[in-house]
Formats: sequence, C-alpha cells, structure tokens
Amino acid sequence: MSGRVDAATIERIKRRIRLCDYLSVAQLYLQDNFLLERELRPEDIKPRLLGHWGTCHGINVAYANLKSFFADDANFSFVLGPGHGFPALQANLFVDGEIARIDPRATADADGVAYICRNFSWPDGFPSHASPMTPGVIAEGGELGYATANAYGLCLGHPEKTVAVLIGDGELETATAIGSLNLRDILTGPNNGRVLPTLHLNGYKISAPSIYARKSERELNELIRGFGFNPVIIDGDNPESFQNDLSLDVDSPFYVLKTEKGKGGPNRYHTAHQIPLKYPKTDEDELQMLEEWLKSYHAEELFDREKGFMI
Ligand SMILES: Cc1ncc(C[n+]2csc(CCOP(=O)(O)OP(=O)(O)O)c2C)c(N)n1
Repeated sequence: MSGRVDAATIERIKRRIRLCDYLSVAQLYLQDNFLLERELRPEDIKPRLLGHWGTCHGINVAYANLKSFFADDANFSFVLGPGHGFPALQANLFVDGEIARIDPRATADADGVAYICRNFSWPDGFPSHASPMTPGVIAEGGELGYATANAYGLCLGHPEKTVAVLIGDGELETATAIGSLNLRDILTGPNNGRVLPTLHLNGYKISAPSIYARKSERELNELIRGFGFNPVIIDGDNPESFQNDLSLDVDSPFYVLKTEKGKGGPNRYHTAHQIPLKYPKTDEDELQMLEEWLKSYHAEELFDREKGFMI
C-alpha cells in the first residue's frame, strides 16, 4: 500500500482515538452518568480508583492507525505489550464488537457503555489489566517483556500473517523484550509471517524517564539498526504522517511511535502513569477537573443513544 490517505479516513481515525480516549477515562473513573448527560457528581465516581491512564492515549493512537491501515488484511494482528493499558485495549475491543462476541452484555449502545465502564476494575467485573477474560488474550498482562516473542510466535509457520507489536519503552528495558529483538535474525524467512515492532516512546516508565527516551535519536536509531531493523520515527499526533509512514516501502521496519505520556489528561509524564486525579469523589476541584477532562473529548459527537457509535 502506498500514497496519501484521504481526508475521510484521517477524520475517522481521529474520531476513533477521541472515542477510545473518552471510554478509557470513563472506565477508570465512572460508576454512573457514563455519557455525561448531566453534571458530574461525587456519587458518579467509583469508590476505588485502580488502573492506568498514562499509556492509554498512545495505545488508542496505535490501534486506530494500524487498524485503519490494515483494514483489508484478515491476517493482520495487533499484540499489546503493556497490558496495564487495559482501558484502551478494552475500549477498542468494545467499539469493534469483539467483546460482544463473547459477552452479550457488551452491546453497542448506552447499556453496553455502562456495562464496560462500570465493570472495569470492579469486584467480579473486569480486572485492571488485560487477562484471559479479554478476547484474544491468553496471558495475564501484568508482566512486561513477552510481547515481541509472542508476536514472532504468532508468525511462526504462517507466512500470510502480519503482526504489529506495541512495546513500551519501559518494557524494552527488560531482558526478555530486548533479547526478543534477536528473533528477527532467526525467524525472518519465507516460512514465517512478518513482525512489525513498534516502540511506544512515550518517554516514561512509571515515574522516571525511560532509558530509550534519554538516548539521542541517532543513538536509538543505531541500536535499532544493530538488531537488523530500519527505524521509522512516527509522530503520534499526526495520523496523516502515521499512515504515510506505514506505507513506506522499508525492509524490516522498526517503528518508533512518539507520544506524550498521559496526553489529553490533566497532568502528563511521570504523574500520568496510573490515576492522574486521585480524589475526585471528595475533592470538588478534582471533580471539576475530571468533568472538564471528560468533556474535552466531546463524546456527544461520537456517540448517540439512537445511532450508537458515530465514527
Ligand atoms: C517484568 C516487569 N517488571 C516490572 C513491572 C512493573 N511495571 C508495571 S508498568 C511499568 C512501566 C511500563 O513502562 P512502559 O513499558 O514504558 O509502559 P507505558 O509507559 O506505556 O505505560 C513497570 C516497570 C512489570 N509489570 N513487569
């Protein structure tokens, strides 16, 4: 595939990212008023806030762009390294109807939105991380490092497959993840599918800069080339460039997706990893900040009680 992408496709990608960002925040915080049809009140907020926001926007950017680019390829799969970004994964699977295939309560309507949001990180509901309850997931998503090896495993003996794997920049510091990059040398060939490693360079590993974020672009590129890949830097704010970068004819590409950790939320980087506003149930200022944050996505333009998702 090559050439520029039409404006309607870019608009769809942007709307999908907004919708999934909204659903990610709503899952983390809300036990009621899921579509913000009235002012936000303390009783709308879950009593215990447990989950991860920081990586969600970047996952939504990656998912929306890859999904759009490979829309016609039935043999395309997406593997997510940081399984703690589960609100984003769950949002995308919900919007695609994947959850409804195994759980009839996840309907593509207001009841489904309520079900997905209320039950995130909730007793007897969905866990806070990707888990075997998640369609397409066989391993609990708590431990970083295995995503790249899993992606190569998926491609083994399946030359028809293309698998994009999103690797956290903190994750790439693990021995498992960095060691897995050697699999390119062993498993590239006509009998196996194609792995597209994508480093999610959002700069932070929990509260500190990741090692790869501290490297210069030249150093990072040389590291990537040392493993036999060709680096392609992607600006996560720009779907046009993301789509064009995916269409470049590069042998063994290694995508570096640059996003800002926690983008869209009230604070960024090292304070964005888990729950950026900790006390909106009891602190009026935080409640107002959360309401503004949720409203910033204009979910009313993306979801309608009658029409469902409008993306
Ligand atoms: C093997 C392993 N070591 C440590 C952790 C604890 N941990 C959870 S999230 C995280 C940071 C992940 O950073 P990154 O991969 O960059 O993800 P993102 O910034 O996208 O959230 C760490 C170290 C873990 N889950 N697994």
